[in-house]
Amino acid sequence: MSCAGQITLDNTICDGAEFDVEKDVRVFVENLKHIGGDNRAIIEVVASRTRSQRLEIARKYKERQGRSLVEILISRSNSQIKEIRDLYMKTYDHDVDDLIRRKTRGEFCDMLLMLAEPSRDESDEVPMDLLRRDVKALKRAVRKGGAIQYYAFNEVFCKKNFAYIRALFELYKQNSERDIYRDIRLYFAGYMKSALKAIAEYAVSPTGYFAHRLYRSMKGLGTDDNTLTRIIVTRSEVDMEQIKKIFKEKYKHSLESYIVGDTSFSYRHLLLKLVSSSKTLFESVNQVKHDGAILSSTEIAETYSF
Ligand SMILES: [Ca+2]
Repeated sequence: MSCAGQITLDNTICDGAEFDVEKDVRVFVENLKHIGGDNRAIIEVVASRTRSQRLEIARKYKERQGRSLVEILISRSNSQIKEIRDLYMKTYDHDVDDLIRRKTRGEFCDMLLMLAEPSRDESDEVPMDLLRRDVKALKRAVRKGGAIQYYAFNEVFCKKNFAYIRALFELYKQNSERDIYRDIRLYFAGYMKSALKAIAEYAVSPTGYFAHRLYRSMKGLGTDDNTLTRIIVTRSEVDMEQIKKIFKEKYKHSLESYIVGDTSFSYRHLLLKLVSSSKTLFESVNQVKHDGAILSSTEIAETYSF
């Protein structure tokens, strides 16, 4: 086989038009999820992709796992995080922190370690003097760059309460051209940038954040079933009505219509029941629902079981 316009060492494989990175990532996610998954499907993907395509699949795969971990850690209370940590330790006989250190590096690793500590301020207090000091510190940090920048942002984004973070965004843009989103975009990259954006999005509107995550889990070819199921199960009795409302406003179609388009059979039926507003429907699926924290720990385990 020859590959027009491309020089490659293994010229039996070329960057074919049929390459769909999301689809390949799904093959990995699906088949690595359980022992006894279909290894042939994975081999098929690995063997029929070029080196650059394989690297892109690996990058996307890790990105997806990273996003899920950030979502879990920012949206759980300290007591839930503590529960996750204890359960993880009991199940796997090592610490969540060891796992984070093994699987991630650099600033992103430091950030996850901070997020995985059950120590976020859970009050609604917004002391103005502290706020002014932090805004100054962050603005100075982006000018200095390097370790100072990461430290300053982590201290705020991983530790402060969300009302405080919202107030900080407001103050940050007062008397200056810059808002914090612009500075995150300009001065951060990679996982760190997406994690900060996720925390910002969550702080401003948790329901908007989840609507966006649900949309991302279904848009385009295929479905990110882990994300879809996790969010629906954990939010169904918390704020699903608002999430549905925002979903419809932002994406012009109902969450239900997306679910119908992306899923089938009893899985579809269950998800639709969970997003429905009827109390009796909730009751009928109660036995299959997990406690939020327990589901999260399973998710963390699955997230990093590759
Ligand atoms: Ca889809």
